[in-house]
Amino acid sequence: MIRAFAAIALPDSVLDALACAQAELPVSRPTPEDNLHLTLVFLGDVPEVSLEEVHLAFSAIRAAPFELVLSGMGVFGGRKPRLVYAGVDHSDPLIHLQAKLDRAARSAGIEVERRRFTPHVTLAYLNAKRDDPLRIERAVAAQAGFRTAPFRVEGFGLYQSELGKGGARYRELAYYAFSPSESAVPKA
Ligand code: 2AM
Repeated sequence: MIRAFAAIALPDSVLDALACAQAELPVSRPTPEDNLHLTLVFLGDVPEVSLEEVHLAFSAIRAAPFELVLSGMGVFGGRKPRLVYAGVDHSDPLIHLQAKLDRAARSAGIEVERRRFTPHVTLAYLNAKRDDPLRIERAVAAQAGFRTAPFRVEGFGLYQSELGKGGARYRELAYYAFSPSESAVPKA
């Protein structure tokens, strides 16, 4: 079985901006810069043959490059804060892309969770023992105006997640480049 997910990798300028924002957060384990990404679909533990099917389905996805802006910061988990994230400005191309990946994964036989897609970049997973929710809430509120310059998304990747003692390690298994000739308007 391979634990896998599809995500958008972020350019260095955005990673730098995120690292600066992380430095202001009183969290015990910020996400290492190499691990920062925008998840499109979490596939879970997938048999290798199914991953081949997913790869074929992802390879058939057509989309045009588009621009994204990361903005805002928040905490998921409500009364039990679970993670701190950077938000993403609304983007129709991103929503359409995610829907295409979701469909592609299902067509390959993967049972994708039926959670609403909330685009975000995880800046830190929180530890109930070591992290103080109030301090974190204040630090997050202080960075509500966080905003990156627009950046171009030229494709997406399929990643393997290897869970280990030092945290997860992500490895790119495949990259799917968009085609500038694709219409940015989604086809019916
Ligand atoms: P998260 O950052 O919001 O936790 C690799 O684990 C990526 O898949 C992470 O970005 C993670 O999102 C996402 N993911 C979505 N659902 C997941 C789940 N049930 N278990 C682990 N990761 C999940």
